[in-house]
Amino acid sequence: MILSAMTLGALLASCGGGGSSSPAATFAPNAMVVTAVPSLRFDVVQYGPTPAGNIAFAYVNQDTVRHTLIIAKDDVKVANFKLVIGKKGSTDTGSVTLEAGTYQLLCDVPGHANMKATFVVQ
Ligand SMILES: [Cu+2]
Repeated sequence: MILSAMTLGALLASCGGGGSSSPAATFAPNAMVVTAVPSLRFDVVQYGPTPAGNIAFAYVNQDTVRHTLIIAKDDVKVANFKLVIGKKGSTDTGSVTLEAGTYQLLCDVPGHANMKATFVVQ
């Protein structure tokens, strides 16, 4: 039952026909998907746990303004990682290598300090 549901999902994903209506089909299969939603929030307050190592991120904009995604640990930004999504429906992807720990996901656009989530790597 579960397997057939997954197969159906894969089939649906693979025949999306392109266009911006099905951006999920282009993400890495194990990508950590983070979504910016209206009123300056991420879609959930905690992401993960996910295994340590090279982690693929996909950042999706369901809001109408520009957002960024940066990662910090103990208030120190993780170097060489920043995703930017401009308008509604846009996406950005990237990957970063992280060791086990508890991180913060942030948006550094001025006025968006409310955009915070915890990201657990184990
Ligand atoms: Cu933002």
